[in-house]
Amino acid sequence: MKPPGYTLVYTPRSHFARKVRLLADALGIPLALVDAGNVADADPAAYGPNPLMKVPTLLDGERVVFESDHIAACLVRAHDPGDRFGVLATDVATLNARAVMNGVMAQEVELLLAERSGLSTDHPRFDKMRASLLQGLAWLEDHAGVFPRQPSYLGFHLLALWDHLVIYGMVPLDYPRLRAHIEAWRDWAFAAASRPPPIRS
Ligand SMILES: N[C@@H](CCC(=O)N[C@@H](CS)C(=O)NCC(=O)O)C(=O)O
Repeated sequence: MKPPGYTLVYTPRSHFARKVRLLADALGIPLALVDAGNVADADPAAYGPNPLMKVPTLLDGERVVFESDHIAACLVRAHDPGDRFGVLATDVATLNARAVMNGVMAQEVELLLAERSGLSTDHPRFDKMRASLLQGLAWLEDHAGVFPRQPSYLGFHLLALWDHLVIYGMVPLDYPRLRAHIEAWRDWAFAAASRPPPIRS
């Protein structure tokens, strides 16, 4: 197996970066972290080689890997041939849950970065994003049975999404089945290191 010498361009509160960090920590893969700073900024230099100016990006020597799920799959192919956390899953239920979580996270990013950039979100386009975010969460609550109790990439994804919603307080978190999962997962020792810092008012 290849000795890891990875760098992850990230931010400490990025939920897309956190699911990768949770996976790496669970697999014992060290990642050198480089903070991109304010992801509302448009300075390409902050994002390393990522033309989309988003985090996370994995740097592996000369190789660069964009997109959280793509990064996760690359790490697993290199270091966990048995895929113990189900990163390479292909079943429809898992991939639907992953798609909904990625969609919820993306809507949240758009709303947060609009506000951070001084743009009013009082517009029908943002209303649709908020509705999509809420419908996505309700869908996940209805499909909470898809999340395994034991550590899984699907669970890392939900934990990253949930903790991000907690720190930004964008929506009430009245989702008892999802909350029960999160509470059961709180004792994962590897999860503490990547917990996002709270927002200082
Ligand atoms: N599909 C991407 C989404 C990455 C993403 O949206 N990251 C946010 C931070 S959590 C970002 O960098 N946003 C900057 C922007 O959208 O301008 C992934 O899975 O990695």
